Amino acid sequence: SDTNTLHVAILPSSGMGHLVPAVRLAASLAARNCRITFITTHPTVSLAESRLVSRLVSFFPNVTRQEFHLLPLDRSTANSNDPFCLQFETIRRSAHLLSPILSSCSPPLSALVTDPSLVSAVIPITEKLRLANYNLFIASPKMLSLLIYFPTIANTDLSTTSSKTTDYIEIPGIPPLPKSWLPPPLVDPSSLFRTQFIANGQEIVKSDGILVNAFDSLDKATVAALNGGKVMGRLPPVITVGPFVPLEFEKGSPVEWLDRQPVGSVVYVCFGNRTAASREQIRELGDGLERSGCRFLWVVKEKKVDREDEEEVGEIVGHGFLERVKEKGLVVKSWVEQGEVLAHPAVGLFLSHCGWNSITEAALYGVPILGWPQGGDQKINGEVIPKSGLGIWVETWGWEEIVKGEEIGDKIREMMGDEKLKVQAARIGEEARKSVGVGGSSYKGLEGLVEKMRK
Ligand code: BUP
Repeated sequence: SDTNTLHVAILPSSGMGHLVPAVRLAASLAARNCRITFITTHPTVSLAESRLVSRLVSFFPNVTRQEFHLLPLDRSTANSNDPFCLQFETIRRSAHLLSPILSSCSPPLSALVTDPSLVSAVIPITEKLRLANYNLFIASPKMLSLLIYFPTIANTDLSTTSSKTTDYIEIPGIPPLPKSWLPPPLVDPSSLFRTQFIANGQEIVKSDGILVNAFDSLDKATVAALNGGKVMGRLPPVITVGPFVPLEFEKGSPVEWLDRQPVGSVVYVCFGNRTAASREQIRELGDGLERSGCRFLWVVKEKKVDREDEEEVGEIVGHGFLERVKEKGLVVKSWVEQGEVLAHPAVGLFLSHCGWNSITEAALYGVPILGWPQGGDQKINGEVIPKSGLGIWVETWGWEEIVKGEEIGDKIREMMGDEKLKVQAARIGEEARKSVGVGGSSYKGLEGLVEKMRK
């Protein structure tokens, strides 16, 4: 049939880490002449989310936004303090309201692409409508193995002990994973995140395909284990389509300050859109940047949700600090277009919380990473950094105990001077661009997906 009639609905979950890849997938499909219905909840948790969706739909005439009105959530039945996780639950509990939206789409839908945090709530709906269901997995291939295998081990002892042999979990087909890397809520039997994770892990295997924002340099072995039936038999195909490329319409006002800095001289510091640091750790980080003697661009966040971050930058990092570093550093509180920053030749190192999108964006532009994972899936994602050669992760750095400025400064200076690392990262960037370029593995993955959806 005609490519124009291929109509796909995309339902992302909340938070930029979920929305950004969904938007980039929508753009890739729209550029292949598919029609896209982009289902978004109202209201979104953060301002950044609503801005991005508006840009997507105004850029592509074949992408339409469909508002999904959610039922109010009874907080007494949802054990979580995380606004994004609570929003996952709100969407999940409203999922039955999707049926009329999906069945009234015209021309009729060929598939729904949804998010791993919503899959178990959405599968019964798409099954009933006999609609193909694809999952856009938003984290690393390792994290996908964990999601799929977790229901099997959920009731075993997941706590870390002093005895070395029991400190790992064994997932067939992949090397043992330290229990200390598990997202902390997975170890808490009463957490909402854990309940959702188990249900999603059980159901994701029923989807028609799982898309991963990865490519060969970012954990080819795990993708092979998944597709080879080693992690679990009879899985849907795992299709690598990454790294997603930041799009023209995501661009905001460029950080002009970067244009005035020498090539490779700037450390870019950003811990993602939902990681808040304590004031004390922020001050130590500032001290570290100053001690490193390097130039830096630092996105500071003190609150999880952007709407609540009201304090002045100077109040957060210290007015004296800002004055001392004004020749060398730029500290911002507002959103910067990270894709543009990482693509800028002035940037030589990325100090990152290891959100999966951030890792893949650094890989795309060949920027070395100094990883500082906090919680969630960040340690399991971060594993690819040393493994691929993209950078390092100082395993002793946590977020409960304050890491001192001196240590941070030393590490930054060491990495900024590491020529071998720069070469390795640049090579990964080349491979990334080859994967998404015409004829590359991820390019073919997307072409194959469109073919499959059309059948
Ligand atoms: Br903050 C920030 N500009 O200023 P991750 C983030 N981003 O473009 P997550 C900006 O948001 P968790 C900013 O490029 C990436 O695409 C960034 O996704 C973009 O981490 C996205 O890296 C952030 O997966 O945290 O979702 O913020 O790991 O806790 O889910």
